[in-house]
Amino acid sequence: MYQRQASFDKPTRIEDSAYIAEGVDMQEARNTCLLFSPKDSSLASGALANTLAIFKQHDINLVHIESRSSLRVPGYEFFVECDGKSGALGRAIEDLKAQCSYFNIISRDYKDNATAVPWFPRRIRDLDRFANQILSYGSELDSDHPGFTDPEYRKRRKYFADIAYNYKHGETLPHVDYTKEEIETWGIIFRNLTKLYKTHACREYNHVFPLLVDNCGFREDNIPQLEDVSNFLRDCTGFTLRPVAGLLSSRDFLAGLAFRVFHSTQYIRHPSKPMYTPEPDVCHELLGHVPLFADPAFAQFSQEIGLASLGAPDDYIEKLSTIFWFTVEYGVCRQEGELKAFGAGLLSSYGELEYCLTDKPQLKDFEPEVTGVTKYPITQFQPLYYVADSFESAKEKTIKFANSIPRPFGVRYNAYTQSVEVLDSK
Ligand code: HBI
Ligand code: NLE
Ligand code: FE
Repeated sequence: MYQRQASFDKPTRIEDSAYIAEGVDMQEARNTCLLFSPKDSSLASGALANTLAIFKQHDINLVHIESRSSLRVPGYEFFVECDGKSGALGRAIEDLKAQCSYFNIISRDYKDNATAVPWFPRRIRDLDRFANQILSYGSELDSDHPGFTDPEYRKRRKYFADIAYNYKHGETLPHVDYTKEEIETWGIIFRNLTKLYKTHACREYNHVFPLLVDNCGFREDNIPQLEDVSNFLRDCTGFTLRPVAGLLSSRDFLAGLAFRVFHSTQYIRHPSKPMYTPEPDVCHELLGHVPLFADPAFAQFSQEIGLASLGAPDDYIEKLSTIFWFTVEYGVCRQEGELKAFGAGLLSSYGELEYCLTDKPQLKDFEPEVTGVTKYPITQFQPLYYVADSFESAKEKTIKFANSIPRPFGVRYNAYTQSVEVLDSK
C-alpha cells in the first residue's frame, strides 16, 4: 500500500482488512495532474491537439482540462488531470515532456521525482480518499495506551473506526449512542473544564461556548452529536466536521482545513485518565477545537494554514504542522494585558489548562519562521508556549510565511464550488 509520510506522528499503519482493496484500486487509477506548456504553444489549439494525441496513444483518461495564457513562457499553459495505469501514465509523461518547454507533475509519487509536487485534494469530495490512510487504526492500540488491555474499550474503538471508514462526503454524520460510562468520563472533563474557562480561555471561546450549550447540547450529562455541531459551525463560519478513524498524516489533516473541513474523532478517551490524553478524542475536538472554529478570524487563520499546505514540500509540511501545533493546538494570546488560552489541546485538558497560565512554562512571541522549527513533546505538558497578539495578526504572519513556500503555482479556494483553483501565479 501507498507509503505515508509521517512527521512526528509515529503510529503504525493499517495492514489488515477490506479497506486496503480500495487503496490498491486508487493506486491503479493514478490520479495525477500535469501542468505543461508545449514548445510551440503560441497556437493553443494546435499545441493542445498534439498533446491530446499523446494521451490517446497511451490510453490515458483525462478527467479535467484547463487552458490558459502562461506567465512562465510565451504562449499557453495546460492543466490536465488524468487517470490511468501507472506504467502507461509514466510513458505518456516521457513523450509529453519531450514536447514541452515547461512541465510539472502533481502526484502521490512525488518522492521518486525531484520536481514533482505532492498530490492534494482539489474538490471537497476528494477528502473521501483520506479515510483509509489512517496512521494508527482505532482498534489496534499501541501497547502503552491505557485502553490496550481493556477488550471492551478496544471493541468500542473498532466501532468508531468503522463509522469513519465508511463515511462519504455529503452524508449525515452518524449518530452515536454513548454508553453510561462514556458519558460519565465526558461529565468529569466537562465539569472540571467549565470551572476554568471564565478565567483561562480567550474572549472568543467564552463568547461561543454558551451558544453551543443552547444549540448543540453541550452539557455535563450529554456528549454532543457531531452532526449538530457541524451544522452549527456551518452557520457560523462554513466549517464542517468529518468523522475520522484516527490520526491522519499531517499532510492530509492540514489539507482538510483548506476546505474548512475539520477531521474529528468520535470516540472518547479511556476512563482511567480523564485529565490528559496525548491522542485527540471527542472531548478534545468538541471542547477544544469546535468553539474557535465558530469564530470568523480563527476560521480564516486555520484555512490559511490548510491552503499553504497544499502541494507544499515535506519539510514545509513539517513547519506548517509545527505552526499548527503552537497555535491551533497550544496557542496562548494576550487580551487586555492578560494571558489566555486559545489552543484546543489546552482547552480540552483541565490539567494543562491550569498549568499553562502559571509561571512554570516559558513564553515567546509567535513568529512563524522561528515557531515553525521548534521541537516539542507530544505526550506531556508543553514546556514552551508561543504568544499571539490576535488571530488577525497570527493570520497575517502566517500568510507571509506561506508566500515563502516553494510551489510552482498559487492556490485559491472557491467557496461556491468548494474546490481549490490552481493558479499559475501567486
Ligand atoms: N489527525 N485525526 C487527526 N487529528 C489531528 O489532530 C491530527 C491528525 N494528524 C496530524 C496532526 N493532527 C498534527 O500532526 C498536526 O501537525 C497537523
Ligand atoms: N492533551 C489533550 C487533552 O487531554 O485533551 C489532547 C491533545 C490532542 C492533540
Ligand atoms: Fe487537535
